Amino acid sequence: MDLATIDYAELRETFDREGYALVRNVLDENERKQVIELTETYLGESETDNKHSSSDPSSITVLREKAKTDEYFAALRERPDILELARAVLGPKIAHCGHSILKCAKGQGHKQWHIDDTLEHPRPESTTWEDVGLPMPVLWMSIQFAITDITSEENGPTQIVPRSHFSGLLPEQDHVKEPDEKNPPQYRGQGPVPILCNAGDAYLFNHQIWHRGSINHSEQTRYLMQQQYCQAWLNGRFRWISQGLSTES
Ligand SMILES: O=C(O)CCC(=O)C(=O)O
Repeated sequence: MDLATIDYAELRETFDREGYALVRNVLDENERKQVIELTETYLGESETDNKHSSSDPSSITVLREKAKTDEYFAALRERPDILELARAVLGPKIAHCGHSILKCAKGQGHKQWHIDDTLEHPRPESTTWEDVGLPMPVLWMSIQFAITDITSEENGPTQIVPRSHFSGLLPEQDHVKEPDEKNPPQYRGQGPVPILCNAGDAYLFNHQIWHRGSINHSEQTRYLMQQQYCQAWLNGRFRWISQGLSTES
């Protein structure tokens, strides 16, 4: 699917069925250059939030939530055609709920299998949501923008297990630091696939799908921008009134 000729019904259908969908040619060269320049400027100001232990050499660098304060990132999160992609999945009323830039130099990557946050729709192992024959509810989702080419396994692509958002389970080896590469998680006989894409492409994915980044073995630093969108009612419901409890970590 190319952004210029996209069929939103097809996008939705692919997303619902596979748990992800790739859209070509979303960001142009100038936009990508600007993203890298700004990222490096902010990282230079030491405002990084390194996601993993700094003693781990495969640790990646994550620049978080700059869309709240930076005009360029704020405008990008509201680019009308990008919002249309999010609406195709979430419905007409949406809000923004996350912005990060992931930077992986050679040897770095987020190799732990996981889903994001929590298992939203658990099911016993004997059955899956796919058997119900309905699309999974989607409360929020990520769009990941390739800022640099991720055209081969060498570049450290995101890996996902297609359709695993239907499983109602955590992946095998969930959050295992050094996963067994010979036995990756499988859903209904299907193992992981890499999302290979050109710089400027974007992929929407259901955060309940089993996924991970992989190690960047190439000389080219991988930059990936995440924009996350949710159904607007969640923002309305929790923005003003939610508070952590002292009893919960
Ligand atoms: O780095 C990637 O490709 C995946 C990132 C990821 O899994 C995450 O941020 O939850």
